[in-house]
Amino acid sequence: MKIVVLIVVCVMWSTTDSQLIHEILRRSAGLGNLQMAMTELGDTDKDGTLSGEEIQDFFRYFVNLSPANSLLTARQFIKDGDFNGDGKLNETELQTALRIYRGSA
Ligand SMILES: [Ca+2]
Ligand SMILES: [Ca+2]
Repeated sequence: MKIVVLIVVCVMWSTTDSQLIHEILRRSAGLGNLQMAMTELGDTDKDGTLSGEEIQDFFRYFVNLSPANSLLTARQFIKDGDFNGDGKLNETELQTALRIYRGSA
């Protein structure tokens, strides 16, 4: 019984994520180059990488996502882009993550 519930929850979450990415791309269209915007505005501590928290803040304050959706989006970016596993996205990783979303849009 627990397994069935878990599968249902997973399906619902993946649907939400996919819709969310489309919504992000739609809302961020006005920002021009999203990657450049994220790098320049999102990297608040200027260390050249975007932490989960920085991505979350970027989508909350610049894309106007709700706090819950900002968190989801940040997690999705880290999940899809953080190949070296340091919990942050460098320029190449961010580019790769955005390419995934553009390809699916
Ligand atoms: Ca940073
Ligand atoms: Ca990384």
